[in-house]
Amino acid sequence: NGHHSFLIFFTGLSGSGKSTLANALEEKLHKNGLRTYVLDGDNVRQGINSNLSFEPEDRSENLRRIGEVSKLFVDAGIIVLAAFIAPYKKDRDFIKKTVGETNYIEVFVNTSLEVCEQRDVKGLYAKARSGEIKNMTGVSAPYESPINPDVEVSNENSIQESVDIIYDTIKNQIRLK
Ligand code: GGZ
Repeated sequence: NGHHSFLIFFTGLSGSGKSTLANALEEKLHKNGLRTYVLDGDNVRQGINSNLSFEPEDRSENLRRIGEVSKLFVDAGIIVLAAFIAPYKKDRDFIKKTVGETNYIEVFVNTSLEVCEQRDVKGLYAKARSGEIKNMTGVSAPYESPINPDVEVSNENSIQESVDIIYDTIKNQIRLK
């Protein structure tokens, strides 16, 4: 009783809610008996990608490795939920190519910069405004919004609403083997 495996890729600004949504969706998938794994900054940038900065080339390398790791998980039959800013369209497209177009679902967590900056959970936006950190996405580095994401959610939706919206989009992908 396996299931089809694929990558659900959450893209959006720092503080947009990507990891929160990935974890909440994972819980719902678990309840339905699906095997999943969440990749995010906490387990990837601290580990295999600890040598990478936030310069554009390093972000690309970060995302290239994330694509390759996701492909391995997908090959192993696991649904991957990846939550990364991924500010450049070319890097997102590269991941899509790596895992295969039909195995890639893009979720745009479209929380405005204003709201993310108000939250400023880690104080990074304040540091970016004061010049203490450079290359902060949305402040001193670009974010290329997805033009055609498979799903889009925002802070107007509650977490549960967003989870349900995303689940509705992916449920057709989850075919029992
Ligand atoms: C953006 C930064 C930066 C800069 C540190 N710009 O909200 P967080 O803290 O927990 O998540 C952000 C995380 C972004 O890493 P990603 O691997 O997702 O980025 S990318 O896909 O662009 O490679 C943020 C923290 O790292 N962080 N400095 N300058 N976010």
